[in-house]
Amino acid sequence: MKRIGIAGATLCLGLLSAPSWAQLQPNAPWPAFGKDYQNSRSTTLGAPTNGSLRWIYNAGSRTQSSPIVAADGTIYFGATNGIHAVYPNGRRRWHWNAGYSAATSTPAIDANGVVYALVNPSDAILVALNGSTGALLWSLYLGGRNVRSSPAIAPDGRIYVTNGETPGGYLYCVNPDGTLAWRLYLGAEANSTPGFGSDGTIYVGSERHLNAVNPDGTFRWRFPVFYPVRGSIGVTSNRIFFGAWDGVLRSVSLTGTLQWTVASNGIVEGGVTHTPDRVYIVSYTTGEVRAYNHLGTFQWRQGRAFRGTTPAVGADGTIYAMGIGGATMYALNPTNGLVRWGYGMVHANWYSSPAIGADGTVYALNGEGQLHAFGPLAGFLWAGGDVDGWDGDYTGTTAVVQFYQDGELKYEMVAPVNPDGTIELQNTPVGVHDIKVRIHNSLFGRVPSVALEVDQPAAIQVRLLNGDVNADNIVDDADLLYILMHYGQHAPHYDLNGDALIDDADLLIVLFNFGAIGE
Ligand SMILES: [Ca+2]
Ligand SMILES: [Ca+2]
Repeated sequence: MKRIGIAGATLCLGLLSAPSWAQLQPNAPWPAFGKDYQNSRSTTLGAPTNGSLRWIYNAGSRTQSSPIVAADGTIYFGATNGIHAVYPNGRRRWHWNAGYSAATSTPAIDANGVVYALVNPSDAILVALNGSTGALLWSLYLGGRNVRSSPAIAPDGRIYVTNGETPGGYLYCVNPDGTLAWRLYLGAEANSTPGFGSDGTIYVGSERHLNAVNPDGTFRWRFPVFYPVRGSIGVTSNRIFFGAWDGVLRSVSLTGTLQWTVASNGIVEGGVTHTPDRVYIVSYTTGEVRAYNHLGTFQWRQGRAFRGTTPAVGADGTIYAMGIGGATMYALNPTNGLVRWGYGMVHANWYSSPAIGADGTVYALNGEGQLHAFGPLAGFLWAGGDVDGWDGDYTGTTAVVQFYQDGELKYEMVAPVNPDGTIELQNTPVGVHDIKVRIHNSLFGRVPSVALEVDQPAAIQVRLLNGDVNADNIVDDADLLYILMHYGQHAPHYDLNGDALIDDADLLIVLFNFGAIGE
């Protein structure tokens, strides 16, 4: 009995003295390409977006990388001119450039705030940078050509990464101190971002297989596919989802047994995205995002020239994916796949995949290294309105508030007006907008370039011309007719001066503003 007790104590000490390696950064909204160990690329955080542009950060360099988001909100991505770190307000935090390209791979950040990234994709090197300062901590030569996969941090704190085409084709396991734990040859090409099981098993694609690898660097099993398996591997508690160059989406059990297949036509370059009840995959050849349930039952498809993008899913289920060869950000309705909004980012990035911040901001990179931040609907606007000719309070009236960017209507809100003519709006778009306000029967008034932010309520004041009873933004015969038809009546809806009665006062307002056009 005593011996067992001692053995137990020794084991306990052994566990305590094990190196405390850092896992994927906790509380980071999107700490790696796959977002989590399972490569779900779906989040439960943040508000929906409406396609309003919050800001653009320009790396001034071409890229096929995708952004990640750290716990403090910093966004990291790679470009031909190195690694960029961007504050949540769109300002540069640092830029690391040691003469290496980091254009084809997405970084990952661990619990110690260390950023791992693949540079020099045609003779690959794994680098570790201080996430706060961008200082180089170490680098490890991997070799290999055309490396497009991204480093993944495992639950054991080690970094797993594949190194592309021959002389690559290996899965590397790297300790957080930069020493090589082991490497395992997977085939002539290995360009897949690994996912992890809860027992630490590494699931990774290669030239002709989906591979299940033990943390000690031995194969657990190999599932033959006979076509390249690229992109990120999706893992759940009882399934592994992956696409391949034969265009087939497969579901395989954790022991390597095929569960189902569905054909998407053409080849699949990107990874899978999964939520508790959906799997999304993109067909490079047909340009479609395709949605299935976990049993492989087809739900919908949406074709917008999607290519190598791997979608991201927001807290409300909205699917974000890069279409038109990666030049346009699309938000798709999870129920039917219909486009909710699109935003042209001009320069194609076929492999660009969005990431989502803690507040719901969606980040996407175009091919010229311009990081775009969209939404979320989480701003606050206080508007003071004064309609000319209106006496008394505004109780019972409503305001229409429109948010424009580049002349394009991005969002419209309807709200009650407080007795004093003020309007308080929550969950507005964020970013710089031209705002148009209409109160009751006024014409629209415009306030240009209002900066709306989540944590900075904006205030505007508008003086509005009166008399547009039929809400077509011009005071003309039609409005005059409404007044005349309701003359002498109690008709608050058509009233212009606040006494609910249609009389000379209202007639005068229409005549005085006759011909006026709103902004
Ligand atoms: Ca009118
Ligand atoms: Ca009146």
